Amino acid sequence: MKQFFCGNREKLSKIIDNKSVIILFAGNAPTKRGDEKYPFSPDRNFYYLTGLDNENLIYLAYKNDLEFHEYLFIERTDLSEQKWTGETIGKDKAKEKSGISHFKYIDEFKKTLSNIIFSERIENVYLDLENREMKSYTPAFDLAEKIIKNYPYISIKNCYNDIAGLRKIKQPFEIERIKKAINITKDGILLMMKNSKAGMYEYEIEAYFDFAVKTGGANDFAFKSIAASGKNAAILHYSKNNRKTEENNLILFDVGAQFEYYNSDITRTFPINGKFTERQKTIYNIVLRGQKRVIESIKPGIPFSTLNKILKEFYFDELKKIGLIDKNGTIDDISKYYYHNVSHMLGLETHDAGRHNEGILKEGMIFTVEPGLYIEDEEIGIRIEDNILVTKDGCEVLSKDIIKEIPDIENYMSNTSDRL
Ligand SMILES: [Mn+2]
Repeated sequence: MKQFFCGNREKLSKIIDNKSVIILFAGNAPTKRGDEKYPFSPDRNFYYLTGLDNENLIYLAYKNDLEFHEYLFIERTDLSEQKWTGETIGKDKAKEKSGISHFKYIDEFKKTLSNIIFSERIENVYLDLENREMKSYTPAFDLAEKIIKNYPYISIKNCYNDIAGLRKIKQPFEIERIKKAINITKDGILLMMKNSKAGMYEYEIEAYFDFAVKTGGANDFAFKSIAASGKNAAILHYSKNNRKTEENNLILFDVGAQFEYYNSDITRTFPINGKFTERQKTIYNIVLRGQKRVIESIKPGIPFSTLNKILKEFYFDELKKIGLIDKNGTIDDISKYYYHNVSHMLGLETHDAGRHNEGILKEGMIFTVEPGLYIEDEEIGIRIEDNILVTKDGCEVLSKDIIKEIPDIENYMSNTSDRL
């Protein structure tokens, strides 16, 4: 296990410039209210490089000529605090998990950093300065400010894109974990199919997924589950999940389990009572055939952006055939029924690091293929989402065991004898 994380740090050590320090923070759980905190989840770049998932740790490494030195800053043991919150990670355990062998305490961080900057004649400091909203509230931004003030000759460099570049290509260690997450998700989806009945609330069916996630050994959900019946399925991030389902409704579940911080992200849409209407079948099969067409085209070397183009061209033809868009219309007319993108990267984050739909496909990438069609006036919202691994000469559908053909779904749902 440790080899994976050591290997990632070795790759990083080759990317950064000479006479540089790199610093990454594990982060802290944000306060909810009073003395209550949100559950802690480690910063994903920190985890990718260290394999550690404890709060309040700092990784610091410096590169000078051929040498690369690493330190991990940990908390001091506070016996009275441990009675409340449990043990903090000690040196032995941290070394065993991460392979890092030099340790210092958090309260020694500032002094250690200034010593290294001075004695190693450091010229660059790399920090993870990911920033999507013009809000610079992370410890990395605080530190960047302090360094600029105290060492104006040092350049601050953003290592976010360097690490994202590494994270884009999945290694066997990661593929294994994503497969486990998918398997748990599969069990949850099948359980929901099996137990759904018209008249149940969306959240009641969702509870079967929650059950599978907890009993399947996942450590968390990849994201808040979407359980959207009828019209709600046209709202892409609907998550109230509190509508009462009705006979002949379709229900869309966009769900995912997380296993050892690796995520799955699967969508299935099925009729609440186990039988598709003719109209639902027509629309469902357009989405399914569109998805297959996109998947067939996946192989290394293809520009990412072609995936969405292939789908849109397919939809344009098909929606004209069934009269949803005008024969003399343009391809933009489909945006009334399809208004998101077909793919995003998947990994330690559900919408994983690295810009989506940019560049070309490479072996080892894992992403979603999730076409949808949403016809609000007809209460039809359908999305089918699978998780795909790009292989040497094509791709592997990692979620291929989660049924999606109409006969398979109807068959599976018709046998209700083994309901929970
Ligand atoms: Mn998705």
